[in-house]
Amino acid sequence: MKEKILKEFKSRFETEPKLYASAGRINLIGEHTDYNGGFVFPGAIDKVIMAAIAPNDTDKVKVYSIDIDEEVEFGLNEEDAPTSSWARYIFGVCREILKRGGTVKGFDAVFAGNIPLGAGLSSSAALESCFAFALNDLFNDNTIDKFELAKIGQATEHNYCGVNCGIMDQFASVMGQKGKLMRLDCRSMEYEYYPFAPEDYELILVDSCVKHELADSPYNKRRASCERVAKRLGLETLRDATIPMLKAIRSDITAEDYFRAKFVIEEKERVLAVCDALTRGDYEKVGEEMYATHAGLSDDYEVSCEELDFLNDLARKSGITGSRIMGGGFGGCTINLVKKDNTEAFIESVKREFKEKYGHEPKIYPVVISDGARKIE
Ligand code: GAF
Repeated sequence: MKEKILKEFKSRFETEPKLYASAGRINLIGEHTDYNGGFVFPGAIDKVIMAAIAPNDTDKVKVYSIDIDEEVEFGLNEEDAPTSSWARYIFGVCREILKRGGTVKGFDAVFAGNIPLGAGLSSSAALESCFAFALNDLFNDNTIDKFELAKIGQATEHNYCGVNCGIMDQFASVMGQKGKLMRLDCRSMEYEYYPFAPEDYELILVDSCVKHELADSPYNKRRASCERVAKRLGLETLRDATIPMLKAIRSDITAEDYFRAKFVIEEKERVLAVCDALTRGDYEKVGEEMYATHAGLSDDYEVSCEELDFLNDLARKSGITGSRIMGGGFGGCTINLVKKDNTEAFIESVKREFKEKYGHEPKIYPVVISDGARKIE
C-alpha cells in the first residue's frame, strides 16, 4: 500500500510527502456505552488508512482517494466544506484543529486503506485519526495531545458527518498499541492497557457484508433514547443508573426507551465482569458475556439484523466460546472468541452455512491487535 500511495503522490504532485497511518478497531465488549459515560474495551487492528501528505504553500487542500478514484479540492474556511462525504471527514478534522486554535495550512495528500468499508471496523475514525495525527505533526509540532486528536475526530463526526458518536472509535484508532486492548472509562477518560494474547483462543471477525451506515441511521435515535432516560432520572448520563432506578420510572417512559436504557446499564456491568475474567484468564466467562451482549443488542437495543443473529446462532451451535455483533450495529461483523483448535472447523462451517442461506460467503478476518496512529518512516 505504501508504494502504491507514494507512486500516486509522485504522479500528481511535485513535493516530497511524509507518510502516516491510523488503524481500524475492534471492541471486545462495551457497545453503545461510550456516549453513556460507561466503559469500552477496544483495540486497534492491523487494517489501516494510510496517507502521503505534504504542505503545498497555498490555502487549499487537494486530496486524492485511491480507493474511490476521486480528487477533491477545498479551502479551509467553514464555507468551503466539500460535498463528497469522504472529503468531509478530512475537512472536518482541519476545521476542528483550527477551531481549537491549532494551525492548518494548505496541503496535498493521497490516501488509501484496507479497512473494509461499512463493516463496523471504523474506517471513518481511522481516516480522521490519520489526518489529525498528520496535521499535528506537519503544522503543530505535535503539541496537540493525542487524546485531543481523538476528540477532534469525534467532533468531526458530530459537526460535519451527522453521526452523534461516542469517543471509542477515534480513541482506539489513535491510542491503540500492538498486542493490547484498552479499557476506557468514557466519563473520566481514564484508560488502561490490557495485554491480550491468550494462548488457546483467538478473535475472528465474521463480516456479514450487510453494509452499515451510521449517518442518518437509528444510531442517533438510540443515543437520544438514552439521554431522555438519563434526564428523567436526573442524571447526566446512564453511567450511574441502576436497574432498580430504571424500574422505578418504567411507567413514565416509553417501552422503547426503557429497553434501550436497560441494555446500557447491563452492558456497563458486563465490561467490568470481562475485565475481571481477563485478569483471571477466564475466557469462558468472557465468552458468556459476549453472548449476553449480543442478546441485549438484538432484543433490547435492536441494532442487529437477521444475518448477524444467524451468525451468532451458528457460533453458539458450533460451541464457539463467545460471539456477538460488534460496533454500532445494523450490519457489519460479529466478533468471535474461538478456541484455536476450533478455528478451522468454525470458519469452514460459517462460510458454508451462511452461503447456503444468503447466497454468498461472509468475509473472515483474523484479528491482529496493532498500533494506532503513527508516522511511517
Ligand atoms: C459506533 C460509534 F462510532 C461508537 O462511538 C460507539 O458508540 C459504537 O458505535 C457502539 O459501541 O462505532
